[in-house]
Amino acid sequence: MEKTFLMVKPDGVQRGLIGEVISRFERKGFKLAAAKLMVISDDLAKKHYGEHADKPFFGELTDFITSGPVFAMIWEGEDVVKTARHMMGATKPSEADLGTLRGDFGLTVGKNIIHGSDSLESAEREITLFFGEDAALEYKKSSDEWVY
Ligand code: RTP
Ligand code: MG
Repeated sequence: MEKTFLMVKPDGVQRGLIGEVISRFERKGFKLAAAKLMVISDDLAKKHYGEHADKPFFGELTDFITSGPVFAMIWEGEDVVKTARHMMGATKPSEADLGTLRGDFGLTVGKNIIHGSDSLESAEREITLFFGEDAALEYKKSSDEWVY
């Protein structure tokens, strides 16, 4: 089954939104496969956001993502990569639809609550970067048969 990497950013953790994020993905029907509260090192931040290394906001971005605990997760389910991005909303909260996490809880592009992998390739790369190999737990949920 498809997997994605999601992370409640330091602003989301400080604002008490871990439960809200988990709740939305659980209620949607996705399955939590791994989770941990952690502080991202400077090295990991630079690897994770490597595609933005040339952007003017790169320093601000890595400073912010390392500024406090984040809640890193692996979620599993049909089309979870794309659907999770819809549930997060647009990068800029001012452009994110209401009903999405960024639309409902964010105000600025820098502090936009949540990260989610933007493709299957990114998901594989980010899961390995944050959790290593084989961290995702395989288990059966009784609700599975009512989701699929
Ligand atoms: P993320 O990687 O964090 O899930 O966000 P995303 O895919 O929606 O957006 P992306 O283009 O990958 O940008 C990564 C993060 O960089 C910050 N950003 N700041 N100041 C700016 O113009 C600017 N643009 C992007 C955002 O916090 C964004 O989430
Ligand atoms: Mg991105």
